[in-house]
Order: sequence, then structure tokens, then C-alpha cells
Amino acid sequence: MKHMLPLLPYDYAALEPHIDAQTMTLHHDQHHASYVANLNSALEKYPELHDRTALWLLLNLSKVPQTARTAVRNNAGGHVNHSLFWRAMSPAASGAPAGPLADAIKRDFGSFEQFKVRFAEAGAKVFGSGWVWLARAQQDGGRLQVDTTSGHDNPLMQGRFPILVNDVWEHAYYLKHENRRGDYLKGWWAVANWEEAARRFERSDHSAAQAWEGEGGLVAAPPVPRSRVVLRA
Ligand code: MN3
Repeated sequence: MKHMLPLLPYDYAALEPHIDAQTMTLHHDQHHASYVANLNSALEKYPELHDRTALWLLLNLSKVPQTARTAVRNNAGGHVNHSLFWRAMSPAASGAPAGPLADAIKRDFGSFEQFKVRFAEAGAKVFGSGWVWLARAQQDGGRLQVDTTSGHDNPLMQGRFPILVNDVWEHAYYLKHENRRGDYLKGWWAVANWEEAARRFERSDHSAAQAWEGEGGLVAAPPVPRSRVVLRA
């Protein structure tokens, strides 16, 4: 099994003006594609790992031979996180969560506004390359929390389930915002996909293992029909 680059679920320009088409094109077609290619290449010599999903590899690094472990951690992580990230945004974003997720955010952060401040502050403080997450603890009554990870690590590696994610690597914003990561974080709310977050929140209401059984499909999901995606010549 070769790991495959999923298609974007919308046009490269669909998140304009908040995220520009050139950034989306480079980010998906070059950055994400390179993680997939490098993951396949890192696994070439290890046929016993060829049937494993990227998520399985990330969560079972101790079973990956040491010579390939760092490459697998970085590139399986890059593949899993970007696959989540494309779906964490939508051109038809509602602007705010609804239903049980909205209630849980109010319970755990005080208000939606307070959550947004916490998320943006945490994202701004990530040193170097990393990610900012809304994640759900498996213990502690399934509390929501803001997490940050370095490189391409994922909260699941600490047993927390990702609900919403933003990429704060410079490649996610530098063309449009240069060094102003705070501007990117502020504008990003306009495309945050609360419908997807609500689906993930609902799915997280189980043990981590159960929740992630459905997640294998995330990375290996069949691509959306090409007619929905404008491909460059
Ligand atoms: Mn990225």
C-alpha cells in the first residue's frame, strides 16, 4: 500500500481572501505531497509496515525500526495532520460552533470568545514550527483543552482526541502575512469548519481506541470527486 495525497475538498482559491490560492497550492501540492512521498520512501525497505495506516505508524513508533523512526514520525505526522487540517477549514464556514460542541466549549472555556483568545494565544506562542489544537481529553470527563504540538506531532500521541486544528508553520501563512502570525490566526476564524469539529466531537465521545477506528478512514479516505476540485493544468 502506498500512502496517497488526498485531494483538497474545495478549490485552491475557495478560502480567499483569508488564505490565498498560492499558499493553498504550495501547501497542499508541494508540502503535503512531500510528506506523503517521504513517508513512502522511508517505508520502502520495511514491507512488514506497508499495510499500516499513517495514523497507526504515528501511534506505534516503537514498532518502527529505529533507522526509519524519525522520518516516519515527521512524515506520517505531516500526512495525518494536513489531512485533518484541510477538513478543519471550509469556504462555507458558519463562524461559530453549535449544539453539544458549543455547550462543551462554554463549559470548559467560559465562552466561545474566551476559547478563541486561548487558541489564538497558544498558536501565537508556538516556538518554531507546530500546530494548535482544540482537543478532548479521554480522562477528566472528556474536557476540552487547547493543545500545541511541535513539528508534526499530534495530540493523539498524548491520548487526546483532535477536534479542530490550525497549522502555524510559516509555510501556512508567510506569503500573505509574512511574519505576522497573529494576523493569520485572527483571519483563520472565518474559515474554521465548525461542522467538521462538531462531527469529530461527537465521534470523540467514546474510548480513544473506538474513536480512532473510524479515523483510519480519514487518512485513507477516497478522494472527493475531481469535478469538485479545480486542478491546475
Ligand atoms: Mn503545513
